[in-house]
Amino acid sequence: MKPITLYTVGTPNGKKVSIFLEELKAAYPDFEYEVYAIDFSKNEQKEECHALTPSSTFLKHSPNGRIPAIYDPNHDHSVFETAAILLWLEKKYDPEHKFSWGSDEPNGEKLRSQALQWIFWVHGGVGVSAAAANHFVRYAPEQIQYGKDRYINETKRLYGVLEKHLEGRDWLVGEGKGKYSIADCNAYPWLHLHAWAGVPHSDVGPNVRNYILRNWERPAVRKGSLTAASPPSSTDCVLSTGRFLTKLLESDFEAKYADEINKKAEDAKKWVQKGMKDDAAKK
Ligand SMILES: N[C@@H](CCC(=O)N[C@@H](CS)C(=O)NCC(=O)O)C(=O)O
Repeated sequence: MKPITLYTVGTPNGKKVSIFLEELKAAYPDFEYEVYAIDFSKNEQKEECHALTPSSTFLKHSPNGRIPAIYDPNHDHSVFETAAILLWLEKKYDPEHKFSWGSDEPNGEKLRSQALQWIFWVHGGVGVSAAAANHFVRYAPEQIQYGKDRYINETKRLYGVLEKHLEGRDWLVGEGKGKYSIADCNAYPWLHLHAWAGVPHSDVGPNVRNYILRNWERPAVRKGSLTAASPPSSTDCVLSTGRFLTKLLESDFEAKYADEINKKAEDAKKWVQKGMKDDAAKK
């Protein structure tokens, strides 16, 4: 098989896909992918980019102008939107259902439906809410209490739903304690960053905390989390280094790393604000 091309940055959405690609690589030795790290500081996600697929543009792979996106040369097919990417990869490259459930397995269809429910719940809920909390807590040009309260509280509410669901379970879906699946690849990267979204460790229950650590212990999760941490991406501001990911798990993160947090937030604020202005100017 030819390698899948991943266009990405080390953000939570980017990591959902790079983690699954690493899991597939670990499970199926013939599976390969290559990475083109998009540079947010140059707004590459909104422009044409020719690096790995010279005849095409980034917007052809991702008409929404957001990362991540993949190009699958084995089927001459591009996919954008994280959940859609995970489902494509699972359908084409996980024939043994190591990360999902086949309809011929006992309860296979119900378990697959449960995986889809948790995937859509994160895609339309946790991701949206935590990203908005990140924005108001770290990237907004001014501190707006209403915006912070609205999205931090909603993120906490969603964490509460997960806390109950994870009682007695290791993974989101599956019989007994569950089986690691695409539902977990899709959920974990947002959860690891709760402290960045203004949800302190004291507000995260033990089931969610242990779930984060359980994911973080998987070698493919660690590898996939660092996929876009190296050049050409200059967007280290998006928390993609291993050391910073470890710091985020410390209970006194906010107080202990205040200077580093402010620096990262200031760096990210630049491209976030520039991107918003450019988008507004286009309309
Ligand atoms: N719903 C999309 C969200 C994608 C998204 O918002 N990506 C962000 C990074 S996490 C992005 O590309 N931001 C660049 C920008 O806003 O210009 C998905 O799940 O793929």
